[in-house]
Amino acid sequence: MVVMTGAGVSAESGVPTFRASDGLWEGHPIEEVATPEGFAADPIKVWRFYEGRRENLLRVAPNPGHHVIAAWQERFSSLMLVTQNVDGLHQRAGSRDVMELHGSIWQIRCSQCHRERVDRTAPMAKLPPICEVCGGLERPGVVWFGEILPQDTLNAAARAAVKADVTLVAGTSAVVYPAAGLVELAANSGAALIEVNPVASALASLATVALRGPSGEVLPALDRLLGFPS
Ligand code: BJW
Ligand code: ZN
Repeated sequence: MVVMTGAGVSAESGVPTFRASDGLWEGHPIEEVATPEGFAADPIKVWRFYEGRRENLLRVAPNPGHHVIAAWQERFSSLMLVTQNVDGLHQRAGSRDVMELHGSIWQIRCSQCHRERVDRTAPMAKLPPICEVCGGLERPGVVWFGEILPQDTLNAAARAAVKADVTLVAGTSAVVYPAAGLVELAANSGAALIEVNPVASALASLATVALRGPSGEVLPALDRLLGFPS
């Protein structure tokens, strides 16, 4: 079983999704604050976007959807969790070996010497953060538009998608590639596809079953229907 998640699974925790309403952040299109070009043009603006999200994430908690996915991983040893989310909420709910296709907002990387460090504090003392080793500009350790995904993670997720009997896709609009391509890969490789989303995603036509509702309610309901003893 593969579980593939997007921003919608964190919505009920109080984390805004990307393409809700106008898809803007303080009037800026997401592309302006989630591209290498946007960062090169105005690193402080981009860092303010990430700092706001990091601060919010320190205030919120995983929701019942995250907890059910973590519990299923204990029951099904072969369950692979692939996420587009950078928020770390799956890990906070207890999920292990989470394949983070788009990196992590808690990871910081030097754009010059590529040194990586984990930083779970927000707000930072000074923006933009500067690398202690080489004096280069540090950036969020996430994957922006036009950037390559971590190849080991993507390859492992693709292998899991090909092997899966069941792929449950929750809380993603499925418009961003190559992540959305993993859903197509699973379906084309014969997996039954379960979509959990209040509305139809771009790949809803591939779904064997569509469960229309918020994942924080649908996943616990599904868990109850499966009838596992607690
Ligand atoms: C609920 C809910 C509730 C609400 N319960 N559900 C092939 C075709 C076309 C384009 C491309 C292609 N291959 C590559 C591209 C270009 C590009 C791309 O895909 N563009 C498309 C938008 C057209 N992809 C890339 O650039 C990727 N890199 C790449 O391909 O490299 C190779 C290459 C390079 C150059 C040229 C060509 C190839 C990189 C993509 C990186 C995406 N990065 C972001 C930001 C990450 C950092 C950060 O968080 O700041 O990742 S963008 C943003 O979108 C973020 C998300 O992970 C990602 C997906 O969004 P997600 O999770 O689906 O969120 P939403 O908001 O879209 O949807 C939320 C859903 O939840 C909705 O459906 C709601 O209904 C639902 N929902 N409440 C359940 N309670
Ligand atoms: Zn450096």
